[in-house]
Amino acid sequence: MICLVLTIFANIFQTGWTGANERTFVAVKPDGVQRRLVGEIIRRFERKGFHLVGLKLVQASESLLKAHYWELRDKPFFNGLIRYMSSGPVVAMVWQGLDAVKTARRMLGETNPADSLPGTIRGDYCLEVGRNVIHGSDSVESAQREISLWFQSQELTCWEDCSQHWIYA
Ligand code: DAT
Ligand code: MG
Repeated sequence: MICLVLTIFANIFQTGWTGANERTFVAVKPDGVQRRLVGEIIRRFERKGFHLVGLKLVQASESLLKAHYWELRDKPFFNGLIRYMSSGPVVAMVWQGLDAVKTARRMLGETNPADSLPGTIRGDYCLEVGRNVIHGSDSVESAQREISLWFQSQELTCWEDCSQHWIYA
C-alpha cells in the first residue's frame, strides 16, 4: 500500500502538475485543421510562453471521443458532436506552464464563439458553437484525464527549454 502511494506521488512529481509544470490538453478540432488554423493556434501558445510537451495528428476513434466527452453523453447535441469530431483529423497537444489550464481556456474564449471576445481563438476564427475550432481542458483534473486518454506516457517529451529563464522570474 505504501509502495502504491509512493509510486503515485513519484508519478505526479515526474509528470509535474503544479506551478510552472501544470499541463493542459488542447486539440485543434477537424474544422480548425481543414481551415488551416493549426499553425496560427500553435503560434499563439508558443508566443504566450507555454512549453510544448506532446503533439500529434489523430483520426480519433468513436470510442476515444465518447470517453473524452463522457460528461456530455446526455446532451441533445452529443451524437452530432461525436460525428463532427470524427469527421477528420484533430491535432492533439499537451502544453505546460504556469496556470496552463486556466490561461489556455482564456485564450480559447467561451464555448459559444458569439460570446467570445475578439483576440481569443474562438472570438477570432469561428461563428457557431458546433464548429468552435478548438478544445481545451476545463480543470487540472480534466487535463490529467484527457492527457492520459489521448497520449501514451512515452509520447510526452521532457526537454530542456532554454527560454525558461526569460519567461519565469
Ligand atoms: P468547451 O468546449 O468550451 O469546454 P463544453 O465542454 O461545454 O464546452 O462542450 C464541449 C463541446 O460540445 C463544445 O466545444 C461544443 C459542443 N457544444 C457545447 N454546447 C453545445 C450546444 N449547445 N450545441 C452544439 N454543440 C455544443
Ligand atoms: Mg469542455
